Amino acid sequence: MIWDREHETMSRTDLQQLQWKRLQVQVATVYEKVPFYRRAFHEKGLTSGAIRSLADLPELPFTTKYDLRDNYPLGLAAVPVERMVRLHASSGTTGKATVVTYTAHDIDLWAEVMARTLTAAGVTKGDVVHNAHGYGLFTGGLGFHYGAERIGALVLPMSGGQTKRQIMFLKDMGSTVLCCTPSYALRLAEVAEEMGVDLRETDLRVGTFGAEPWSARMREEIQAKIGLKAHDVYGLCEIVGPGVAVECECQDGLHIFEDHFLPEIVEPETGEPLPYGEPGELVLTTLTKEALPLIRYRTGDITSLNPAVCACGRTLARMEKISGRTDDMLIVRGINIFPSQIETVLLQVKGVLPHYQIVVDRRHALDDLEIWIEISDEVFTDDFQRLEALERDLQSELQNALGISARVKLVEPKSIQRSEGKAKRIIDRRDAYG
Ligand code: DLL
Repeated sequence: MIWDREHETMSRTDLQQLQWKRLQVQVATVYEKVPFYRRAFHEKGLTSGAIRSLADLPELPFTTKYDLRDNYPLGLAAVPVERMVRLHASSGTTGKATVVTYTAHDIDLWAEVMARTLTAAGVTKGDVVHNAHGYGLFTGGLGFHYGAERIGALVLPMSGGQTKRQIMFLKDMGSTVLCCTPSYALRLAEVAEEMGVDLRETDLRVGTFGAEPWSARMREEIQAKIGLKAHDVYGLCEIVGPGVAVECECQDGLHIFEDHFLPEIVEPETGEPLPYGEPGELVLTTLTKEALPLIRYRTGDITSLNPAVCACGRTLARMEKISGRTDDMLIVRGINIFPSQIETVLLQVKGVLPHYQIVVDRRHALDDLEIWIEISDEVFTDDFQRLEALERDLQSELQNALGISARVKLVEPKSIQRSEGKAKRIIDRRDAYG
């Protein structure tokens, strides 16, 4: 099934014409409305009309997470606050969030690409959609919600947590579609088993999972334990949220909605464009957004592109499953975490040293985050109660900063291995990129 046959099955020539038409408008808009872009264009000796075809795209400047941070919160917006109707956010590289806003047009566009996403996964009117993505600043909850409503499905806005209750609803409401992170899907399967519920015997038949990396092995496990077909959904809040790319029934790469999001793959170190098929960093340019149009946004995600027409009939290029990150961003229980956020917290606490290690593991199918933190000699010789209090304080400060709970383990001075090059802060024992 295809939601928007015209745009999802266009010939590449027609698609490129449409992309070029839209790109010119988007470039002219950012040049006129966003001082950051005007400066960035001028630094490269460009004005708004400087590119003459789609092939000139690599001449335009990149945009990064740092640019969003430096212009926090709304400095890159192309419309005044009066035209914005929604704000979402995800973790930034330091204590500050990455903030994104939407006009009514952007919300409509998002609902549309989410309708396409769900349709590609096999969801139709008449389906009962159990949406266990978090509702709130995270884009997962409302993104899937609007998409499912647009196709006329019945949506259960479950949000995350209260796992036993989720299982009762899955069973009793006759849910046919499950939307959540892949790790939460496994957690649901595990708790269901403990409750004596066999999810394979429910009406569930489709799963759309994303917001974090997951391996082919995890897909097999989810499909076998829950008894559904599991589709990968990719997106990031800076671009729109979920709804950038999705796996169709062929489960052979994720179709990118190229009429709205123009993809490129670049060499992460040099920024040089790479040809189809070569793995590198995914760079996205929005073509139709109003509030936060982004030019050549560096996603930090590693993948490759395949422009071949798919057996499903879609001509939209497919990206491989994400195979890694160019930076040290970690995704734990669907939440993005940067080691620099942890460092920012540690630097504010007396008696704690900026030597730490992050250990991520999977326990009972859920991501488990433990942070080992070195304390100073002076604190180390202190009494036990003070150490316990320090551990509690750190735990709550970290929870505030990261938006997720982490266990804190205080360790002796000089016990964390020092590195001679780049510090290896993360020990990740999950097989997410598999
Ligand atoms: O995670 C949007 C989303 C919600 C996607 C629900 C799918 C489902 P952010 O919080 O901004 O947005 O995080 C974006 O998460 O740059 C990737 O590193 C990672 N990511 C998202 N989807 C996938 C996926 C949402 N399917 C960041 N596979 C991105 C691997 C993913 N990584």
